[in-house]
Amino acid sequence: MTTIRTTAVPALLASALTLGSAFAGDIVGKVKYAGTAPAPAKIQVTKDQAVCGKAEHFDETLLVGPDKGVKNVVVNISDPKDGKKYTAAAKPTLDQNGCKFVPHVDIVPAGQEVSIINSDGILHNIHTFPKNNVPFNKAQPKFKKEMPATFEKPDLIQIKCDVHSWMAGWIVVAGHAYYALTDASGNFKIEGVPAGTYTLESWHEKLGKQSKPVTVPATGSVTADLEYAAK
Ligand SMILES: [Cu+2]
Repeated sequence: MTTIRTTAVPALLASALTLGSAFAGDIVGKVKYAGTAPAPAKIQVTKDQAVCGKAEHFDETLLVGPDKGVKNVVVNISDPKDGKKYTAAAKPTLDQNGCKFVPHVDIVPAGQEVSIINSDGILHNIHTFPKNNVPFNKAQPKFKKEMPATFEKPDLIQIKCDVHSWMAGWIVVAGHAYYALTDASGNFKIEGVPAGTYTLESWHEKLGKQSKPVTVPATGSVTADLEYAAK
């Protein structure tokens, strides 16, 4: 009797855990802008023309597609039920390329090293404006191709370059796996969320924050569209 119990209980637990991981769905949706957004303004390149002036620069703080989809909106759940970590890239990077931060909004996992790359071969300067992490302000000379940085706590960090006044971007430090960034059409997909009810949050640098409840099914997907009022 005792023997049966001690072997049967772990076996049951193991099968419950295996089944549990199968009960997960995706959150898909589109973030729209309710109105007509102005065309992104052209930015005047005032320095290092040979590198920075190769391509035209436009204001990236509000990018709305032809069908009103908003690019670069961060969508995440606020209350995950497991401890899974964000893993979009094997090695998270932030590039300074053409005197722009690429990508303009970069989701990186908390506590994992991010490689800050200087593809331009000119002096840049990474200046961070965090709320929860330690701020830094570091020059990255032309010979320094890569510079490591780790952001320990979930955060929304504006980044600037003190050398090129127009350079600005965001590092979004994800404390868990369930984050996504909208594409140029405003679409997003958060994959493999354990079934259940959550608060879905969105953040955009110019349009701000929104939230709404979402119930994730045990299989398939739930559609959760969001809309921002015109600004
Ligand atoms: Cu720069």
